[in-house]
This record gives sequence, structure tokens and C-alpha cells, in this order.
Amino acid sequence: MAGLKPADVVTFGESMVLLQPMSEGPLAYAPLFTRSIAGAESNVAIGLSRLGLSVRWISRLGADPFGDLIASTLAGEGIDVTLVERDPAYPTAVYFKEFKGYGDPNVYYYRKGSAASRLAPEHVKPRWFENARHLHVTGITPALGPETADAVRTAMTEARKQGLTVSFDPNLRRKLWSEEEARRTLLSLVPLCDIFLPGLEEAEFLAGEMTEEQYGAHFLGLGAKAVVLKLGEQGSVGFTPLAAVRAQPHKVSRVVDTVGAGDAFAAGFLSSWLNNESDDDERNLLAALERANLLGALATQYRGDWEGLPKLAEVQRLQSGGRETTR
Ligand code: KDG
Repeated sequence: MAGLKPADVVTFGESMVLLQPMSEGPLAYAPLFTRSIAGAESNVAIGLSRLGLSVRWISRLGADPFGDLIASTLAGEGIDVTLVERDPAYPTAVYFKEFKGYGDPNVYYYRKGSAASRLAPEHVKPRWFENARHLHVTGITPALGPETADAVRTAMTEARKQGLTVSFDPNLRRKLWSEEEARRTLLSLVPLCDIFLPGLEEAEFLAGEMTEEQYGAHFLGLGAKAVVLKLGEQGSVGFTPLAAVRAQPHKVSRVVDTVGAGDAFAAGFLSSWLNNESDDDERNLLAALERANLLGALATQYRGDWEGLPKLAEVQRLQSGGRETTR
């Protein structure tokens, strides 16, 4: 077997075909749709790849045309999809959005019994982590099928055994599982990560009501080495045992679609954090949080879960206050 291309980041999870109505209003009356793909981990993979990191995305897709579409879209983004397996017995999943004209879109999943929902520990191979530095996982995968939580646990454990660092975004999706199961499973995975990336609401769901500083201390106490709280329009705050840093939000004048903003945030954070050049936690946290806030904000400017993710040159231009050349 040929060696795998080195990867800064490995990630795995389910990607789906995404059908978005071209109009606002109830999905039941939407006549026309655009077609794209989506999935928390592949959104992060695209964000990282556009910022110049090498990324390996792993999943199970149906042996069907929608599986082809996902694999070729991600390969087209420069992501290594060599280890993706195609399952002739189970299909690629689909999901729909419903734009109400205000707030977060509603989402409707058609993913029960999908190829990725069959992911099991036996699929997680030591080879997944060969030649790689970091694993990123989300709390969506454990909710998908009977053995997916064990698959995530196995992957996190194996990655650490092979010397990778691990990040974990709980990405709570209440439509996928019960609150009790979600809380128990997500909490059990926190000690297996180095970087924990909850939103404020997710932190409260997992740990009850606390101050931001208490959340930082609480999740560091569970074993994470860095805790990053996403505060939405208020920016973000990060904690390590040595530092606590707040970063102001990147302001935008209008929000088109919030779905995928958390993944963009994760990509922004990791792209900076994994390339830390200094030993100064405060400095490293601030740089990573500022980039994360910027990416999260940019992701809300477009319909679609990843289409608004910027390339490195755009990020550098925005961070240095440069003007955009439009024509
Ligand atoms: O974070 C955005 C994702 O939620 C979206 O792209 C689709 O993976 C997805 C999911 O399970 O909701």
C-alpha cells in the first residue's frame, strides 16, 4: 500500500448532499432548490484547505451519484479523500434547509441508515493517522448510528496514541438524539481532546449555568488543554491553564446564513493554533481567536455551509485592513 500524503489535519464524519430552497418560506411550498454538499467536518476541512493546510477527510459514502458528488467536491478543494470508503448497501445522506427570513434556518435531515451512520470502531484504522499532526472531530458523528460514538472514541484514542493532538467541537444537534444521551456521550469525549470548542449554549447544556471563566476552568479540569468558547456576535474567549483571552467579534452588516459559522470558526482557530510559533499562550490564543472570529463572520455572508470560507490571501488582506479590488 502506498504511503499517505502528510496531513496537518485529519477529520472524519458524515457529509450530505444539501438542498436549499431558492426562496424563503415554508419548505413545503418551495418549488426550486440549489444543490450543494455539507457536513461539519468537511466544512472544517474546506476551511483549513483554503487557508493552506493539508487535510485528510475520511468517511463512508454510498456507492451512489451523491457520494460521487461529495467526494469530487472535496477533492476539488484540495482535500485528500483517499481513505473514504464507498458502501454499496447504504446511501449517501441528504439534508434540506428552510429559510424563514430571520434567525437560524431550520434543517431537515434524511440520514437515518446512511452509509456514514454505519461507521463503527472496526472502520477506524491506525493508517488514518499516519503522517498526520492533528485530528478534528465533532459531536455530530456520535449521534448518527449505533456504533458511531464508539468509532469517535476509538479514533480520538488511537490518534493520541500515535502522537496527534485532537480538537473536539460538540456541535450539539438536538434533532439527532435525546438530551440525556447527548450530554452523557459528549461529556465522556471531552477528556480525550486537547482543544475543546463549545458554543456558550453548548457549554451550558453540558455543565449547567456558569460564568465564562468557570466554563474555562470546568472543561480544563476535565482534561482539555485549551477551551474556546464561541460567543456568537460577542466574539470569543479562550482559556489554557496559563492564559484567559477575549477577542472582539468581526462585525458584519448583515447575516445571510448562520449554518456552518461554527465550523468556519474552528477552521480559523486551528489554522492559527496549529502553526503557533511562540510559547506565549496569551499571544497564540489571541491570534487564533481573532482569525476564528473573522472566519465565523465571513461564513455567515453566503448561503451555504462552506461557500463563504475565505482563502488565505483574503484573510491576510482583511487582517491587515487592505482594500478589496473588485474590478
Ligand atoms: O455545522 C454545520 C453542519 O451542521 C452542517 O453543514 C450539516 O453536518 C451537518 C449537520 O449534521 O447538521
